[in-house]
Order: sequence, then C-alpha cells, then structure tokens
Amino acid sequence: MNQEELLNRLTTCVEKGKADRATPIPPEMKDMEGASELTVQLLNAGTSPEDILNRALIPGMKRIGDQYSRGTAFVPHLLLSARAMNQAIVHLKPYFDSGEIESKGIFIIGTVKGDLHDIGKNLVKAIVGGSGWEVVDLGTDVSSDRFIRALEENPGASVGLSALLTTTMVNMEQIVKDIRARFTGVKILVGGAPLTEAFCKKIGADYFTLDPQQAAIYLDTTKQL
Ligand code: B1M
Repeated sequence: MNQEELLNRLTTCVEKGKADRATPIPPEMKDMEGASELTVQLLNAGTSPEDILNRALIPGMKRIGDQYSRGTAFVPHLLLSARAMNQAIVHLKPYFDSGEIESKGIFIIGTVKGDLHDIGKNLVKAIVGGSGWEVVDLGTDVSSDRFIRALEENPGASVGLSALLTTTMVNMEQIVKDIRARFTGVKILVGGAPLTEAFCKKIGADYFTLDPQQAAIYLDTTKQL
C-alpha cells in the first residue's frame, strides 16, 4: 500500500472504530490492521505526525461526527472512534515530545465542567507539551475550584479551557471570572469547536484558537524571558 492508501485506510479505521488488529469491528476488517498498526506503519514510512493527524485521524473523526449529526451513527460509535483515535495518538505523542527542550513554563489544561470530550484537549496537551511547556492536565469535567487549586500549586502558570458542547462552553465564563477574581495576570486560552473569537472576548479570556499549534505559539509569546 502506498502512503495515500495507508492514510485513507487509517481514516476508515477511525471512522469505523477499528482501534487495532484485535478489535473485532467492523466485521469486514476482522484480523486486519487497525488505527494503531497503521499509524506505526505510516511513521516508519516517513509520514509526518502532522500529516497523520490532519490527513487521516481528524478526517476520520469528522466523518463519524457528520454521521452522528445525520442520525446514522450513535454514541457507542463515537466512543469506538474516540478509542481508535486515542490509540493512534499514543504513537504520535513521542514525536510531539521529542527535542528535550527546557521547560518554558507551566500550562494547566482541562475540559470544562459538564463536558467529557477530551480528544481535542489531549491534542493541545501533546502539542503544547511537545513545544517545551510543562503541562498539568486536569482531565475532563473540570470546575473552577480545580483550576484555582492547580494555579495555587503552580504560581505563574497559564490556563487552557476546552469545550465541545454549546451547553458547556457557557461554563467557561464562570471559570474565567473565578480565576480573574483570585489571580491577576493569568493568561487564559480557550478552544473547542463551538467557540468563536467573539465568545472569547465576551467572557474575558485572552486568546482563542482551534489550532493546537497556534496555542503553543501564543504561549511562547507570553513567556517571561
Ligand atoms: Co460528542 N458531541 N457528545 N461525544 N462528539 C459532538 C461535539 C457533537 C458536535 C456531535 C454532533 O451532534 N454532531 C455534539 C455537540 C453539539 C453541540 O453542543 N453543538 C455532541 C453531543 C451532543 C454529545 C452528547 C450530548 C451526546 C449524548 O450523550 N446524547 C454527549 C455529551 C457528553 C458530555 O460531554 N457530557 C457526547 C458524548 C461523546 C462521546 C463521549 C461519545 C465522544 C467523546 C469521547 C472523548 O472525547 N473521549 C464524543 C465524540 C467523539 C464527539 C465527536 C464525534 C468528535 C469530537 C472530537 O473528538 N473531535 C463530535 C462531533 C464532531 O466534532 N464532528 C461530538 C476531534 C477533535 C480533534 O476535535 O475536540 O474540536 P476538537 O478539538 C480540536 C479543536 O477544537 C481544538 O484542537 C483540536 C484539534 O483540531 N481545540 C482546542 C480543542 N480544545 C482546545 C483548547 C485550546 C485550543 C484548541 O486551548 C485551550
């Protein structure tokens, strides 16, 4: 298989939830390589982690997300796809982490209260961490008090808030307010598919992006030298 075919097959694996060879679904792919093995093959063949992410993994999640929107896929399908995507990302992480860079500072990240989506947050974590920041990952469903505790434990840290639901992005506003009431000068980044620049401004956060690489670049510009 050439690189293009491998990328296409990887997209299908994420879409269908075929995490690895042992995953029995979908039946037509039984005993075939899954997302995990194909990612290793692509890396070994010299495909960049960015291409694997942007040309195979993210399109696979988009396909299943679109089917969910149309009512032709359901929550269990989303979970299987998320599992396949996460198994592929495990192999990309060492590439994002490579370089042994001295820590540029601390970045606290979490998916906000009420929200369990963590794939995007994990990508931001991997890319910001790989660009030399020490990342404190608070996980999902994170409320103000946990962000505040983490800031107390890591003075001078910056904070990243992720949300994927229109019903949970509104919780960001309270979290930003609570952080601002307690600390001055904390840089707060927000991201996640339903957000906009206007929303970021409205809630008083410092920076909005949908691109994890831009989050890393923004953090670099805030770094005290
Ligand atoms: Co859910 N889900 N989900 N889901 N899910 C969406 C988000 C949805 C758009 C699907 C749809 O209707 N088409 C919809 C939201 C609708 C809305 O609010 N407008 C939805 C829904 C409704 C739900 C439930 C309510 C379904 C239900 O139970 N009835 C439920 C809610 C659970 C909860 O959170 N309380 C739910 C559950 C789930 C699963 C658990 C099954 C699973 C998540 C598994 C997991 O994350 N471990 C899941 C999934 C997988 C999705 C979709 C299919 C994929 C999300 C994803 O991972 N995308 C999604 C549909 C879609 O997006 N097409 C959908 C890939 C990821 C790389 O992109 O997270 O956007 P994303 O991250 C991007 C950028 O946004 C950015 O970087 C990433 C790289 O490009 N980014 C940041 C993200 N955070 C950032 C932070 C930053 C900077 C950039 O700085 C701090």
